[in-house]
Amino acid sequence: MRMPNLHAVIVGAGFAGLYMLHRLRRLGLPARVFEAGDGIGGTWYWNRYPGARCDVESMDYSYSFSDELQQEWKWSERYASQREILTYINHVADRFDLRRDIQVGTRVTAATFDEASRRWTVTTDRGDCVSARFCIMATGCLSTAQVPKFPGRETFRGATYHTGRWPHEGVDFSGQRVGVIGTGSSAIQSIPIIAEQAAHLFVFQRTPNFSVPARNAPLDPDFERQVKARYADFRRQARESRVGFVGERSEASALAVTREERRREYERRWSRGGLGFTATYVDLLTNTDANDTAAEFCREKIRGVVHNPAVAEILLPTDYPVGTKRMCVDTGYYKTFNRDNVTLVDIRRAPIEAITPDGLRTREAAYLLDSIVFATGFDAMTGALLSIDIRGRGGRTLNDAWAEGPRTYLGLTVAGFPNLFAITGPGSPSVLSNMIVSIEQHVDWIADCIDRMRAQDHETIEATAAAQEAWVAHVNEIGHATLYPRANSWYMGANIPGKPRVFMPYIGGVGAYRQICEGVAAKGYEGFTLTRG
Ligand code: FAD
Ligand code: N01
Repeated sequence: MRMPNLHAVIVGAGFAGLYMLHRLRRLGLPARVFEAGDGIGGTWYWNRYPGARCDVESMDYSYSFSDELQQEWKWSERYASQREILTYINHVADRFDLRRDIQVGTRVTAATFDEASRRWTVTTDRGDCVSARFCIMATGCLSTAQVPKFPGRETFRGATYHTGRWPHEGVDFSGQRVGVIGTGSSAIQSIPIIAEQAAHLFVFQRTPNFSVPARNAPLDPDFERQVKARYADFRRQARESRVGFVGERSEASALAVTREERRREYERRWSRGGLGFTATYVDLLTNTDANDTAAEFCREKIRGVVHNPAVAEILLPTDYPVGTKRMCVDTGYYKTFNRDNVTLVDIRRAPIEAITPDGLRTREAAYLLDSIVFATGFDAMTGALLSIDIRGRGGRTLNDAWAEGPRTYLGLTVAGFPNLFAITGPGSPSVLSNMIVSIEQHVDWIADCIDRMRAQDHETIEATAAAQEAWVAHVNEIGHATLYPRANSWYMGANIPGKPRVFMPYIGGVGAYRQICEGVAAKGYEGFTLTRG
């Protein structure tokens, strides 16, 4: 099937793709969205595992582009569940009549820039082949589920699941012996619920994680009223903040206060719950001694909850600074290990050797299982982009351009790939922020750029190699001034065997980054080459 020429193709129908479509519509530009899933929603379409929930508060984790929408929508809890967010996204699609330009169940397989026509040709696994001036990747940072290649995986006779590809009809683990592999955010949310259902749950942990209590609750109506009364200002502050929401930040060093004072402060934050814990002191993510004080506080909490000291010991993270792997937020995670039907298996000490027909085998023991849940995460930030055959100027592939790790200008564009944009690409704050704020900022920047190009009769925009090199150096420099590179995290590509180790997100803060992007545009797209037809 061939389709008419488009101004833009958008790949992905999560928060980013939907808003991009809406902005281009308002500019009167024809665009089409391709989405691999059979429905819209991205992350919130795919991740339906038990307990899946946001850990940025509902009043923050939502679109700000329509005041009517944000005033009328009512969130029910402090942190929205996957189901509620998916309902919200579907409401947005209907409210703004987006569906007629979205083709679901269609995976984009290739995108090729044609230098003669200065257009992208985009092809899909359903036989579509479209031509567009712009190709906009809204493919998500955490959308490529990864299942490790354990030997014997295909021999397992029971059921297997990945948290990021959960069956829509749900899973009933009653009476089963279940194994969960992984102890990241997805595992930490689902383990307490699976443990309540299963006859026995085995948790296979390679690296213990730091997790703070969520303290989820029904949304406080007074808080909702207060926010809605000044939503514009609330959103402005979020946009100018470091992480895309306004939390209580301290400018004090953890080392400048007494031990007692520090304890009180950590305790206060812990009781409140949520991600604000790592903002307790200004130097927690830059100074090892400061970080140790927070890490030790978390370890004490784990020891205090888990009854069996040997189990508690295995759950204590000790070999990376707190906050340098994505902080987890949980409801009853550690106390789940006090249940008689839960066994923690340390696969760092005794790694998984193979999946077997009736379970799995570590170096020390065999485990009989009816189901295995892979809570093993994603090929983050670059996985979705690199699984598309993207070819820029001279036929060069993105895989080739990024062989040593992703290189972008502003996390938005890549030298050699004119008119290709990535929303929340590597080199932008993306995963270190409230993603909705970062998504809206990128979409607005891209839409304004396309609009200005049209007004000024420009056909292509392309990052210069020099601007890209300078940006990559800047991203690296400030990343390495923090403790983040000390962890084997997915931020570093460390969860994927063979992936280059590069600290991928931009840590300069959402507000500062926005100013940089606006400055670039104000200077006539500094660092870019623009050409006329
Ligand atoms: P996605 O929602 O990932 O959407 C991308 C879409 O692109 C997907 O539907 C995918 O199928 C599609 N796609 C990819 N490749 C192709 C292709 N080749 N062809 C066609 N379609 C393609 N962020 C926060 O800020 N706060 C949170 O609390 C939070 N919680 C999270 C919880 C989970 C379980 C996960 C996995 C992520 C969470 N995130 C959170 C990050 C979350 O991904 C973002 O907040 C946001 O939903 C990303 O939206 P997106 O549109 O950029 O990408
Ligand atoms: O994935 P992860 P996730 N053998 O990569 C283990 C967002 N999110 O889906 O740490 C054995 O964090 C791996 O072990 P190790 C959030 O941004 C948010 O949980 O590599 N184990 C780890 O324990 C989050 O960070 C929420 O040693 C293997 C786990 O699998 C991101 O999504 C909820 C292994 C993977 O953890 C990803 O989270 C959910 C192997 N070969 C997700 N390979 C909120 O709460 C991997 N592991 C908002």
